[in-house]
Formats: sequence, C-alpha cells, structure tokens
Amino acid sequence: MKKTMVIGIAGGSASGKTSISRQLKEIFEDSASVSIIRQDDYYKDQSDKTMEERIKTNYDHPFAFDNALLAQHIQALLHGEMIEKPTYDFVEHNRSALTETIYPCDVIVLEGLFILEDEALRELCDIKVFVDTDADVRLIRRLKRDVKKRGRTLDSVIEQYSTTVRVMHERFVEPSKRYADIIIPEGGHNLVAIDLLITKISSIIKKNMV
Ligand code: UZR
Ligand code: MG
Repeated sequence: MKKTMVIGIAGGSASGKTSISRQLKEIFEDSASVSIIRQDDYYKDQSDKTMEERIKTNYDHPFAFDNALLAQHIQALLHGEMIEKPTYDFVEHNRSALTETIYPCDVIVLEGLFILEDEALRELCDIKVFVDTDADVRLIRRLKRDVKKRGRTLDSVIEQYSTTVRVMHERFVEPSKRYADIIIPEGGHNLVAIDLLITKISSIIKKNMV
C-alpha cells in the first residue's frame, strides 16, 4: 500500500525554510508526488479585528496559528483524502478568501516556525529537519523580504524583530531544535543538504511505484 511520508521543516523566521521547500518542489515539479504545506497559511482568521488590532497580534507565538486545523489536514491527506488549504495574506494580516486544493501525495513537505515545537505536528513527521541559520543572517533576509514582498517599512521590521520575533524565537523555536533528526546550517544555500533530501524523496516515490 502507498505510504505518504511527511518531512517537517522548522527553523527561525527567514532561516530558509520556504526556500528549501520550494527547491524540493521544483525538482519534483512534473510529478504530483510532492506537496508543500506551509504553516504560515494556517495563521488564524482575523476578519473580526481592525487593522490596528491586527498589527498588535503576536505572530511569533504558537497561539497565532490554527495548528489543530493543520494537524487535521495532514491526517486527512495521510488517509488519502484531499483538503482545501487556507491561504494567508501578509499585507492584510489575514486569511484570504482563496483556498487551494491539495491532493493526496507521496511526500508532504510541512514547513513552518513551530512544526517541531507543536507536539501533534511533530508526531506526524517521519523526518524532522531544523534549518539553523544565524540570527544576523535571518534579520538581513527578513528586512529585504518584508520590505519587498510583505509591504513593510524598514523601521517596522526592526521594531517587530526586536520586540517579538527575537524573544519568541529564543522561547519557542530554538528549543525545538532538539527534536530534529537533521540540522541544516544556512538554509536554502546548503546544496549538499538539499541534495540529500532530494535523494530521500526520490527513493520514497520509487518505493511507492512498485
Ligand atoms: P516566516 N507575520 C507578520 O508579520 N504578519 C502576519 O500577519 C503574520 C505573520 C510574520 C511573523 C513571523 N511575525 O515572524 C513571520 N512577526 O511572519 C513568519 N512579527 O514567517 O517563517 O516565513 O518568516
Ligand atoms: Mg517562510
């Protein structure tokens, strides 16, 4: 019987989690065998809040996520059912109206800040990866990304980083490293580590074909 393998990728903000997942997806583009699920898409719906209130949400705390829904969706995929994955709008700080249909597959790459921190999610992962990138590198990447892609100002990124991102990282993300099977230094630029994951995924897909 076909078995779906879950590869969990955790790590700090802007450590390279999304970059690694995207590279894995690109390699297996032709097959429907690999799906990426981002924890970011499971930020809670905030339609009932004003923009001013939304800005005050602590997005670096596990409570900001609907992890129960995420775990339920992973379980559904493991049982061969399709799901309607929510999507998140970082500019609006809210769940967007669109959903994306995800079909059962050979490999689920589950990527996000708290994938290893959350016990239920952690237990769903067959391979647990932590992307370990120094804080200065992450801050520089985050500045560039949030200004370019998430509609932020330089000052707001620095303010957010020093008031919440850094503290929450040390409280929740960094300690979850102990659960990792594999620790990848330097995220998306670590081609050796990415190559190892590609080899592993290929072997899972091959096994499921026979
Ligand atoms: P990654 N975030 C926002 O800034 N606004 C939102 O509406 C939702 C999330 C930020 C969040 C976190 N932080 O550090 C980051 N703050 O998105 C997580 N403050 O995304 O893991 O891709 O860096
Ligand atoms: Mg990301």
